[in-house]
Amino acid sequence: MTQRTLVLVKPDGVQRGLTGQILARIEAKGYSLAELKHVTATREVLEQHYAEHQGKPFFEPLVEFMMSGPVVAAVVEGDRVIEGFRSLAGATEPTTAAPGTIRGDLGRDWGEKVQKNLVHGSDSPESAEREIGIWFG
Ligand code: D4T
Repeated sequence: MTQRTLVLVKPDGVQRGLTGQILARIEAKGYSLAELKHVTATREVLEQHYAEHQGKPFFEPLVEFMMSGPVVAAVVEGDRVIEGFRSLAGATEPTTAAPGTIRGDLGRDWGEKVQKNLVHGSDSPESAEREIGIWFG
């Protein structure tokens, strides 16, 4: 069965007008967009989505940042897409993410309490199904 992952273009990506470029990279790699929506996340959704980070120093800045503007949420499909999208996205820190990746090419550090790193991608099949349920019901 084809694998699915949840991708978010975070508020920094949407606000900077990078949604099209980011989705184009996903499509150029050969993956398909099975679902797509533009939405402003609620605290409730973000507390579920980032449950593993509750209590960490960056949790509250992360939730505030993720509510600061609309995101584009997508269900992306393809064989080994979870691994493939994380490779396309690059490392968490945009300053050191490899050139050629979304974060490495389009992101930078802004000296804030939270990393504004443009995209999210699920990290395992279990996370993907859980996160798709949170964002798409
Ligand atoms: P996401 O989950 O958004 O795809 O990012 P990563 O998988 O690369 O990173 P993560 O889950 O460890 O972190 C979630 C989110 O929190 C921000 N963050 C993370 C931060 O601002 N400071 C930090 O020290 C860490 C670890 C960035 C992504």
